Amino acid sequence: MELQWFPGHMAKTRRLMSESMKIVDVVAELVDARLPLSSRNPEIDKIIGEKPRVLILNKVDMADEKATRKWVEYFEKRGISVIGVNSINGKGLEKLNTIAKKVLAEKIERDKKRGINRSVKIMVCGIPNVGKSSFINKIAGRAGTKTGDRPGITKSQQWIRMKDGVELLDMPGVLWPKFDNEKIALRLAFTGAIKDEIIDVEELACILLEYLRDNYSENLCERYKIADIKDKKGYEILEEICDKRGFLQGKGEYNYFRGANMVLNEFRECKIGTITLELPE
Ligand SMILES: Nc1nc2c(ncn2[C@@H]2O[C@H](COP(=O)(O)OP(=O)(O)OP(=O)(O)O)[C@@H](O)[C@H]2O)c(=O)[nH]1
Ligand SMILES: [Mg+2]
Repeated sequence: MELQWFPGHMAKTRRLMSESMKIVDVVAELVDARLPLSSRNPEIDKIIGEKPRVLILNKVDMADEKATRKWVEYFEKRGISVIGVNSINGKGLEKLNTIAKKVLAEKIERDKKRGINRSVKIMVCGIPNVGKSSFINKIAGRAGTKTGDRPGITKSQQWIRMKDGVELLDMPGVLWPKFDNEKIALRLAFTGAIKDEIIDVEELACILLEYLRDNYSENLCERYKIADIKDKKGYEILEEICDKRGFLQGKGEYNYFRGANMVLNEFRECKIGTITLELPE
């Protein structure tokens, strides 16, 4: 499967990030809790450099709880400050303060010595649709920046000021110019981080169905009232689903397109369950 997309504003955003990096104190790097490695922009380390950072596993409500615990452990073991959050209801955000103080200890100490009281500037970055703007709005307690259920909502950088001297910088989502690994591209596509218009949704749905068959077969069978899928290929499972839902066309032909779109949508709405797409090694 070839994935092509036009990065458009993304190159510009990378430049903006590098420039703004000079003035921010800490970076909140958002990744999707369902795919914490695949949703990490490999270019980000170079851009962030030595700047203090906190890794935010967002959308924990959509991920497999057990898997999220493993991921938190995985990053902590590597000395990375990490928290899991739900940016819609704010769950997990209470830990942000403590963790920010920890990574900012040096700056706070320095400012104290100099007797200055500057605001803390936080850059929020991550791939498209990961929930950066939602995260900021939840922390700020108001809808200061636009959100939406498709990638590419935030088009330019925007500062959101909070009462207590914290300033949050919202950035447009950035992917990287080339996916070296097809698995990574697919996982990103499952979650909707890449626009569906550039993807063959039928192929995508079939690959997702095979992942679910192998890792979450109970959820899949329960949702679509199907059974004995162990030896079935993705498209065969899709056919069964089309059958159950009455997605047919012409003379008893399956409407694969309709079935595929439904499976992808239901996955993204967590109707099949809370599912994690990759586990730590
Ligand atoms: N279930 C759930 N949905 C979330 C969470 N955070 C964000 N969302 C949803 O994810 C979608 C994308 O959210 P945004 O905040 O617009 O994402 P963004 O990273 O700013 O996206 P771009 O600006 O396009 O790069 C929206 O539909 C949000 O409602 C979360 O923690 N849980
Ligand atoms: Mg945004």
